[in-house]
Amino acid sequence: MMRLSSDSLASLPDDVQRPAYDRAAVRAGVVHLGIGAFHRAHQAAIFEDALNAGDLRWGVIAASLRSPGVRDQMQPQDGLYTMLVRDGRADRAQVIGAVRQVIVAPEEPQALLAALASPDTHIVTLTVTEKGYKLDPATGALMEDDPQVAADLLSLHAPQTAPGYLVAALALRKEAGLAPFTAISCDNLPHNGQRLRGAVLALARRHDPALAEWIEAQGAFPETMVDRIVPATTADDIAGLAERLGVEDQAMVKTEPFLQWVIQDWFCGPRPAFGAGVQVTAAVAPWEEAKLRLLNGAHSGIAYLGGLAGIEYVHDVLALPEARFFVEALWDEAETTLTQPPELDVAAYRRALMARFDNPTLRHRTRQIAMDGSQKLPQRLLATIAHRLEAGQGVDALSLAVAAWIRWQAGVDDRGLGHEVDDPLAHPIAEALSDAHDSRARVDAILGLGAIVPSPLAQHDAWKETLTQWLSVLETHGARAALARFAG
Ligand code: CS2
Repeated sequence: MMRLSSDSLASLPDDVQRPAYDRAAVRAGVVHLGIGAFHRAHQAAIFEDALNAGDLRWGVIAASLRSPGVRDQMQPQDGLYTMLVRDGRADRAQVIGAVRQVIVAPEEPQALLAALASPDTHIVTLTVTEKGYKLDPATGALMEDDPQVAADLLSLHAPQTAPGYLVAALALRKEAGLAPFTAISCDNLPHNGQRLRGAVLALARRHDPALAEWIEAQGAFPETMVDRIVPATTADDIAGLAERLGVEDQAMVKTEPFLQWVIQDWFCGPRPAFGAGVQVTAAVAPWEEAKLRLLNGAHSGIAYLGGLAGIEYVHDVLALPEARFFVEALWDEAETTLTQPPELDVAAYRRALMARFDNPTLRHRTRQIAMDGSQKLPQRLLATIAHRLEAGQGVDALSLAVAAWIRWQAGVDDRGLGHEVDDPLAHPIAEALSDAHDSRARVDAILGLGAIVPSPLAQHDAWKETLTQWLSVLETHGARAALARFAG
């Protein structure tokens, strides 16, 4: 079967939306670091809207910081890919043309630096996952012991990390007399802009204090909240789309209709006239808190409990009434900790979230969400728990989610089937657990790690007790039995 490409574009069925602009005339105003499925279904789709609206400055040069996989999928397709929007009933297909080039950073570091330093580039977006910022999850300090950070501290000739690329490129821009670019973190981290700025400044200071001052004075690192559920594409998805399009698309992404991007109003250069789904505002933190604690907090709880129960997809976990009660209980707890954005109706937001989780055609795997728990838990569950405990409030549902994460680290589910613990801290976690022979000792071992649970919380005796009890229920009776305690 033919591949999707500029040549095969004309042969697609009429109901498939495609670029409405002249791709050859597009300039790349955006460089993106970390071109996974999320970028393709979120920011790239938004820049595509700007291109479709006739502003041709907003093409994207995207980079993979590690593997060539995405480049090898997209290059034979001239950078084109389909975004399949599945609302649970019908699918809408749109071919996106915004991505002009994909660079594999380890293969072509100079090409990526040239793109970042180009006068055309005004915005740099990042989806490098929580761990890509190279900041200690508990303290927020640059992880100087990390081998890649250590390499970037020595030389930025061929950077190893995302902050390293930004610093090296900003140095080139300063030298060339150009303005900095606006650097927009699009990862699910609280104060993601501040964190990115902190990592960049810490590294820049070590190389050239004058550069750091220039970045501090002239750069822009807006905070953002990004939201769209984008499950990993499967071979079945690709085969299904090929049947519908008549061409094969190895780079397709599937997603839900919902899309939100809240960006702090802090740019140091041009930006597109953002359209549907994007809010530029002075205050992002309340949005980010609501999203991390309600959507992502529930997601992690569903992932570990559902994963332990051997349930593959989010919507199948929520087909269990007890799982819905659990999620509502977790939201009841989390809700009281929020600084609510004035425009947000939390009750309506919760209803909409549940409906998004219920979407049966997305097929979002619990295993996908379970990844990298050590990087996700602090902002999704632990901050919420600390806040409630300080106010003397209960944390039953939130703590069950944390206990399920601890149980997940054993690498075996309730049926006795093994799974890989996919986490940058998997090794130290496994080591800490290896000498712990009961639930209490396992809770102690995890809280004692320091890198994940921040220190006042890790010393909270009453909370330790709650966690231990939940872990013991999970270990003795399983996730379904633990969830059943929330039923009715
Ligand atoms: C999920 C998120 O994988 C995960 O950890 O919770 O990717 C979630 O789907 C997005 O943040 C939704 O915006």
